[in-house]
Amino acid sequence: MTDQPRVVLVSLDVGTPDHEESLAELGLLAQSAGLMVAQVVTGRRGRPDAATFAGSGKVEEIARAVRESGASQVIFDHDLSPIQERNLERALQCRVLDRTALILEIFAQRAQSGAGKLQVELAQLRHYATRLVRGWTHLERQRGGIGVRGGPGETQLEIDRRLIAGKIKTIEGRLAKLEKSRAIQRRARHRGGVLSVSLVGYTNAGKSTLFNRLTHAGVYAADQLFATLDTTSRKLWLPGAGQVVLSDTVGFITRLPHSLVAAFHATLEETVHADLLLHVVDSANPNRQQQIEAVNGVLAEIGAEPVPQILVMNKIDLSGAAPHVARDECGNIHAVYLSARTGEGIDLLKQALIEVAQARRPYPVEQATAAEITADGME
Ligand SMILES: Nc1nc2c(ncn2[C@@H]2O[C@H](COP(=O)(O)OP(=O)(O)OP(=O)(O)O)[C@@H](O)[C@H]2O)c(=O)[nH]1
Ligand SMILES: [Mg+2]
Repeated sequence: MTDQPRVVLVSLDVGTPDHEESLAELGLLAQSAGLMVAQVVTGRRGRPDAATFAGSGKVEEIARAVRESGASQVIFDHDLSPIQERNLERALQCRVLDRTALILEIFAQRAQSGAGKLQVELAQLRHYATRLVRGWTHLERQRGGIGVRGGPGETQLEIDRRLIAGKIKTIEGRLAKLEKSRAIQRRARHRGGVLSVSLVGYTNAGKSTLFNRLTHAGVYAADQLFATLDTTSRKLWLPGAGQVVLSDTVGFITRLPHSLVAAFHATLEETVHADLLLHVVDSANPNRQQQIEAVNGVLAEIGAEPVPQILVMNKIDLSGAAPHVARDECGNIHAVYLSARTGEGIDLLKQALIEVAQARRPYPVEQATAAEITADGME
């Protein structure tokens, strides 16, 4: 027996595609949050029940699973309305989360930097602001359900809304300042002719491992979803390409909550303004195609669609592919097959970066003055 909190996962086939893959991923998310999956309840429904999503028979089955396994939380692989969440918590007598709330929780656990913490708090506040329901709020539960009245005529619900709105505004202001100073750094780099390259990709694809391989940075890489939350940038000198600034950042996932994408603006700005994206793919994962599409979906959402991309088909040590470069009909590099873990194919990626840098800047790069490149914000 471990002392990890035990959870019951619920996934119902309501005609949504890929629900099995989604459930497997929910299990990984739960593990990444430090939870132990005690039981999984599955089933099929024509359409979600308005009151409880699962319907009364299924809720009884979930309640049994909770009792048998001693679980303290139930996690649905579906988006629940505030009413459904409330009804389920009443019926099951334990905490009920949906996929979005679980992802928010992982982000809250992982946030390290000041910016990371602010962004997660903003996402959580925005998420909970939409879930303030009359007669039942997360805030009220924290206070033991006593509806203390504030100013004359102001209900508890109004007080909560006002407090949250005020807090959101303060955080937005602090993040705006942060973004401003990052923008100044970026402009300085741009003037120095530095090629800025951002690693993007599905969570656990190997971005941080590749980042470490290229820069010897030693950032945290782990077999965990959302190991990285903050952006780390390092300078890299490539002969014939000059200075390259490489950034490692947060990974994406299918159905990444909009509240998170919006809140992580400061972190994702680096990606939007990059000259080149290295889209890292776990090429040994059977769902790689869906993962590539999910990443491209988020890139479109944040406005990074126009940034040129090279696919980095990582983990060839697992897939068995040979290290190689794939080009499109016009001869442009489309993908590089490599292993960040073994280092096979890394030289091909470096050559690809040199090729991109040279195509972008036909004059000799060695003339760029190092003084123009700011070291601010780099560790
Ligand atoms: N076999 C193999 N494993 C790899 C390779 N690259 C990374 N991994 C492993 O994949 C897992 C995830 O690696 P990370 O580098 O943390 O992945 P990431 O994309 O930064 O993940 P997040 O920050 O969580 O989004 C780790 O266990 C790595 O050791 C590779 O080329 N081959
Ligand atoms: Mg990472």
